Amino acid sequence: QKDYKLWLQYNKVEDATILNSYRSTIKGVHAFGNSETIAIATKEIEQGLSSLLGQEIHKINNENSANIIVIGKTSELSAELQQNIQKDIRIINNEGYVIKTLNNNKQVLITGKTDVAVLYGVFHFLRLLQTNQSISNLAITDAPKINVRILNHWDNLNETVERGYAGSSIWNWQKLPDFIDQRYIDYARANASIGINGTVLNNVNANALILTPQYFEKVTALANTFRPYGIKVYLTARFSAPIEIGKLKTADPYDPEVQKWWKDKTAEIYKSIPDFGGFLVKANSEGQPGPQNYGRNHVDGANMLADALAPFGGIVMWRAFVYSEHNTDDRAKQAYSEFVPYDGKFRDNVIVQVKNGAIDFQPREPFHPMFGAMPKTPLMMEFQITQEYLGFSTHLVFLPKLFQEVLQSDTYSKGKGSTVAKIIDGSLDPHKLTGMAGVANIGSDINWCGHPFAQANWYGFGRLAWNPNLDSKTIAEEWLRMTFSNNEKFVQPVQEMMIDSREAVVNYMTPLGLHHIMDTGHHYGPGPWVSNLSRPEWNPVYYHKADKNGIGFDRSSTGSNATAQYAPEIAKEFNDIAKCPEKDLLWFHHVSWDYKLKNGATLWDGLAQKYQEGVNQVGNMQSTWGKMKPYVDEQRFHEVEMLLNIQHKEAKWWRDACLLYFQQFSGKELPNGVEKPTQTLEYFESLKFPFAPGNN
Ligand code: BDP
Repeated sequence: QKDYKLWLQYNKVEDATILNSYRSTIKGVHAFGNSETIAIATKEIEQGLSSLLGQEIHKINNENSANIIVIGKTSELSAELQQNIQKDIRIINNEGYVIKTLNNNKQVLITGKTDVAVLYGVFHFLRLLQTNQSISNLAITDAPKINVRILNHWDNLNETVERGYAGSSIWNWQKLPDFIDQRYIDYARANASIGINGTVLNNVNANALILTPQYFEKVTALANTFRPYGIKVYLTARFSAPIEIGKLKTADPYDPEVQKWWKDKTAEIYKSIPDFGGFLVKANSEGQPGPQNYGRNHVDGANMLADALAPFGGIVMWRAFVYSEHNTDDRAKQAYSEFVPYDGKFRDNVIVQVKNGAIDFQPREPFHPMFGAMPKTPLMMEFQITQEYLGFSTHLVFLPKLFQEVLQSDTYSKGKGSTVAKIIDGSLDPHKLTGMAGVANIGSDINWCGHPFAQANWYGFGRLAWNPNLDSKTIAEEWLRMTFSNNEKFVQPVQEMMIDSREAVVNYMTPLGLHHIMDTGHHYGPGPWVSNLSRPEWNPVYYHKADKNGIGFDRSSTGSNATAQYAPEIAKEFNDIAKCPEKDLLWFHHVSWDYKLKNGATLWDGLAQKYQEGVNQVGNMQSTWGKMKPYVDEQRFHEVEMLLNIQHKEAKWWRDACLLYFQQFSGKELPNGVEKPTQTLEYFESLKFPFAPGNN
């Protein structure tokens, strides 16, 4: 089935001119080295090329033959070949590669310092053909800008996936370690093709059982499967594990027995997984245990684990997603308040993992104020690839557009140009340890991600983790060409559709800076009216604060003063209602219904128009897709068509439910051009979703 193959379709090149030029450039492949990784790279390039060129491409034994692709780790190449790339190789890191046309005998050399670098180079080379680019006179050097490029699976040990919308977990714990599902291999290959080099197998809401020997042998089997693809395995560490599975009385990080328990446990892991990556920890957040249970702090907890991992080269990814029921301060401020004072206090092998925004993976959030505020601590980005707050896998939303917006935001932490990208890639405040995590949208569905277009979000995450400065338009184009077709009549309109899809979802769900108004628990569909949950900051009314005077959360200096957590240049802008970008208006200000927006409309009218615009945008997506039938296989065409119909229906649902609800406060009529709701507010409030995948 086509959609199982993701972006690695390797369709035969359709354009005859391009096909002929490829065919005359490539007659065979010669590989130096005999590691498992080189065998994988060789098979990939042979099969990929054979399929793209529509003719068998074989191994050639003579490395001096003309018109061949030569692959291999630099140290294993012939002396002559090594000479050709000496300079290029010197400037790249261990995962970087060189792809170079050697003109004397028209060979293309793909090499790097490690075997995995060669594999990455092979995928890059294949991508050139998949996207119909020229392969003559190649002189490419490329290397990842971020070290830890990692997926976070929120997979539970019972095979459910927290916030997973593409079936169940792909890890079959029952059949492991002896049964290695082909999926694991295909998963590793897909990740390697976009440079992902790490995976956390289990949920941040952790189960200590994963740290017991019976699971270790299963985890080891996965680690062995992924290793040749350059992927390290990591696990989440439940802070109370020493009590739960270690029979200790406490998990206090100051307790010598607890410290010893973690040291022994870690050593035990490394005995069977010598390249184990380390631990991801959610502590003292949403009920998870942590050092604060013992009067200690995040530094105490993280450093204890870091000390256990350090002798083996492992790292701790300590999450900063914290907000407490005992803290009455604005939820958006709490992570910053709690973590920034610890700047510089963490061990070298700790990296603090920060969500892109200060609340929680919303369709739009201003960048998290922690970025730029902890120069002495490496911070890693956490994006959510799975669409918890963006319509699950039923809505087409191209997330790299969202990711790019965050990465290119200017924190001004060291003056103009201090983008979030530069903070996380360690170029602004030099850090050896850098990382980007993506909460995976992968499940057991045949098409991996639920929605054929959700695969683009996995793809795009990998590409941005490799190079956080890539343009989302380029990513969309690459993905479309590789996944569907190189036909310009397809690529251009669908690329535009993908790029627009992000703003569409913002418009029909949470325009002008609204946030967290999704329904209770599952977060599917609108629930701006929800006010009955036990913790105030779990209720949508906490976030939109609609009343007769207006709508929005005052985070300016007259309100929670969250704006003060940003650098002065940014704070000044966010703080001033006239200067605040309109896309973030209601995030930072409580704004009167009559407030005049930049286009002259009142806030009420503007808000209603945005909701309508979102619906219209989905309508445009439907009509764009409707014209794509000639370029797409029937199955995927039809699937996307059905999903867009659902999305359109639900965009209207969002519009109607939210506008009817907010109208109670504004007391104003809907402006012209905004369609009248077909149902009452009571109807929308009565909807229940027992079938929505919840938080398992
Ligand atoms: C929230 C999710 C919850 C996660 C939490 C987290 O609703 O399921 O456990 O994030 O990131 O958005 O820890």
